[in-house]
Amino acid sequence: MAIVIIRQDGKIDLWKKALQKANPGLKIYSYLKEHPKEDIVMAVIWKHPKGSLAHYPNLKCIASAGAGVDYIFSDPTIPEDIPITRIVDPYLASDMSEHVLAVILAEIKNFNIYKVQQFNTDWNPKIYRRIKDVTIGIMGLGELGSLTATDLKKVGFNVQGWSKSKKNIGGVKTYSGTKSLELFLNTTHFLVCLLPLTPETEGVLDKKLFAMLPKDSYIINVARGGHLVDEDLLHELDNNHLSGACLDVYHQEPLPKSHPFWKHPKIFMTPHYASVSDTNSVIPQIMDNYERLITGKTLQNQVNRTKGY
Ligand code: NDP
Ligand code: OXD
Repeated sequence: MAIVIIRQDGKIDLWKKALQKANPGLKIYSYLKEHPKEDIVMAVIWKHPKGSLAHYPNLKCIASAGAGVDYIFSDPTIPEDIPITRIVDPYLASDMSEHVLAVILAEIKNFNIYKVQQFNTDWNPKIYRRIKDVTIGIMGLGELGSLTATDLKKVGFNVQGWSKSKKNIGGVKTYSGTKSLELFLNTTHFLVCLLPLTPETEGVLDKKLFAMLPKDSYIINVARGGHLVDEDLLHELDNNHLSGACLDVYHQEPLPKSHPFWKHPKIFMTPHYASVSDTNSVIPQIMDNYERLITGKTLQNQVNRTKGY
């Protein structure tokens, strides 16, 4: 019995070393090197090449090395009836919460404007906003969204959240279902997308949704590029309905150099690095699931294949 690591971002050796350290006796292979395919029972993957999981006749579990699993469902060749697991990790959640806080603080205190002014030797004070006067709306109140909501509330923001099923998060006003979306958006100043990418949520950040937000609201997309309709965002920024956007994720990554987001004055970009699986923190849950797999126990952090997240 063995594990194969499949990823294309140059981090196979890092993951192999970390997995091996956790279980020195275990056989762990890189998919890029010759390996006995019939021995593989678990594939630890991140944005694998489509079709690569079809080579393992005895595969019993697909373990995503990240929280999002949309890339797995976009591969029509994945084995149909084996469990898929994902990462649920306190650092993945707190790193995301810290990223979102940093973006909002920089925006309400005008740091991005001042950076540009500094380059232009321009001394031009701007009115700033106070935390207590700002309402943050978080779409998706799962592992990352609920911690982000709780943390922003602790800092003093007004926080509201929207999800599929109703949530109860201390001090946070919660909405659920499509009918309540407009009510949620009407009072949101900063909209944070932390939804999984599924057929239901694809393209959710579109002109119809933007029209429900108050004028001058700000978009933070840290979930997936597929949630956003790029042209609709550009249109609403250019006609001054939205004041700006901070994007960490894109339809294509890295974003092609010709894409208008790069040079847009109202868009702040980060390179899909808001929150990253820390091997030291997440390897124990992958190893625990490996032990569960080979001893026939129920796996942790399983993805619901019907829901797609
Ligand atoms: P979870 O699966 O824990 O939470 C998803 C939330 O979205 C749940 O509250 C769920 O509602 C809600 N949701 C799902 N579908 C709908 C819908 N159709 N309408 C309304 N609400 C919906 O995900 P995580 O919090 O772990 O992660 C969220 C996403 O963040 C990931 O899928 C990934 O794409 C992204 N991510 C980005 C990173 C980055 O660095 N930029 C890093 C890590 C993750 P309910 O609870 O009712 O099911
Ligand atoms: C994830 C990510 O889903 O890094 O974990 O985007």
